[in-house]
Amino acid sequence: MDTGVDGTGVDGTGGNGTGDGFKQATASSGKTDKELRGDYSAMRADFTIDQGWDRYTDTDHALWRTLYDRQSRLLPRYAAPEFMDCLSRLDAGDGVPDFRRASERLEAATGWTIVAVPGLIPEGAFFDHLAARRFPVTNWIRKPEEMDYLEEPDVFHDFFGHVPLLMHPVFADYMQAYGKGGQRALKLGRIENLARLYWYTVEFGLIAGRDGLKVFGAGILSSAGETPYAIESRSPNRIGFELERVMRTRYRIDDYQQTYFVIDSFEQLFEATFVDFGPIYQRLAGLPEFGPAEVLSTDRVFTHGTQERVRGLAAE
Ligand code: HBI
Ligand code: FE
Repeated sequence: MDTGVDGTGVDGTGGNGTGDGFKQATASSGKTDKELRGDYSAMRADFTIDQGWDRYTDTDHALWRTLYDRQSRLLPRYAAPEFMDCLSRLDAGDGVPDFRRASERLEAATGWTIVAVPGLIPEGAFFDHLAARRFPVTNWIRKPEEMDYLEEPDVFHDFFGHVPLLMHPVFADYMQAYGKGGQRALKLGRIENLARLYWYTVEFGLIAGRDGLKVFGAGILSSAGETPYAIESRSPNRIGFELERVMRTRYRIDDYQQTYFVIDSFEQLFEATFVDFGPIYQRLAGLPEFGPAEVLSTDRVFTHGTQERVRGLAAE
């Protein structure tokens, strides 16, 4: 996942959420090439478990509060206002949230619920949950020494990053549509295209607001390093969202992104993706892919990045 060279992805960003290695392995066996750290022994057939909220220690809750407070301070400047509004309605700042309580609020708002999982689960199971408006959230939290660096998504990434926008009616519908699209893409063998859509929107998306570019992607918003970087750094490209462009763009899972895609609104995102992907996949099968840092003449460019971060890393 995410990881980053300098601790980038704190959050497990999405990293793994969609990391390639994980995907392949999990799709077949429910395991990764690396040993996953969650406890998969008590799982139900749909890969859910009990959250075990009573088992969190004081250290776990204290770490949650530290992460929550650190990210919350960054939000007014960098996050989409919709995200902040939804987050506050979850009232989840006191400690690792009890999924049952949070689910009640979420269900009242948009009909989504939260289910606990031991960590990454196979794509098919993941899509089935989303299609049924259930969001899988990892139950364990990182260790204090992993504040800024984590290879798999934990409860902070999954909950803080992903759950708030599920309170937003349009985004909530988008996530369900993504789940349904995932089931279809699996059948058609086009999961890579769909995974890129998830990556560049749900995990690393930016949105153009009245007040400039803001973040809504969970992989960014759960990372203290990538949050300011995604908005302020000269290094990455920032390019207007276009469905097929995004689906053709490879991404990196080992550092901050080299390109972010910018939507105009959640309505735009939903409308662009609530179409039959069948013909689109067919067309994409014959077209070249784009590298993670490429800028095309057809792009709507907000920032043509210097890519100095990558150049700097390469020079070392
Ligand atoms: N499992 N728990 C969990 N969380 C994810 O974000 C996740 C997953 N399994 C598969 C997956 N993501 C991705 O491969 C797809 O979204 C493409
Ligand atoms: Fe994620």
